[in-house]
Amino acid sequence: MNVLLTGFEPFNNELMNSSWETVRLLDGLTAEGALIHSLRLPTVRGICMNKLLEGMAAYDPEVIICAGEAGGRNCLSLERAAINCDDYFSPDNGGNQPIDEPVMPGAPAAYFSTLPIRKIHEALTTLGIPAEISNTAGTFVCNHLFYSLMDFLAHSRKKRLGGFIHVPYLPSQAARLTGMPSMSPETLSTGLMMAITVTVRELKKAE
Ligand code: PCA
Repeated sequence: MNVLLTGFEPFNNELMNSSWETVRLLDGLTAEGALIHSLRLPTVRGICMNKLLEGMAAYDPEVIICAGEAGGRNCLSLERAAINCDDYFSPDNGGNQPIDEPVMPGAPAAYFSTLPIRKIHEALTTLGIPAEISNTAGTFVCNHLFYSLMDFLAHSRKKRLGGFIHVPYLPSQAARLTGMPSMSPETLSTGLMMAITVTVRELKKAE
């Protein structure tokens, strides 16, 4: 079984993106026998999904977990829903700044994550890693990718589980910003590893 785990390149003039710095630590590891493939995505509307689709074609993953940086959040945010809305507070790395546009015209208003977010939340809490179930992934590139992924999976014949997890800044990023919360890459990667493990277990149970 293959797992595709993605993170984003830096955006908004930042030097690094905590999601990629975390995700890259897990590349090549296994969870419950499933092999993890880490992929770095451009923080650009549309192009990020094309790159994700390339990764899916290459690895044919049963589990797809996309991660993104949410500066200011203080724990792992297990996103519940993606909405069909692109409304960017600043341009993405391709210079796009849609306002009140759909991600996909004519498609449903929203999709729910198919990751077992409640079970992941319980497992993280037991492990001592701060986490929450979040009801908004925003309306920027992370939500765009999350929505595009869930729409793709909704039309996919193969059973695959997918969703999105936001991560806080790393301490090295927060150190340059006053009062911002952060989590270490070790804690974040342990948390993502647990999210993968719980998801693979769920998938195996259903088989
Ligand atoms: N975070 C942004 C986009 C890329 C990233 O890592 C977001 O939350 O939309």
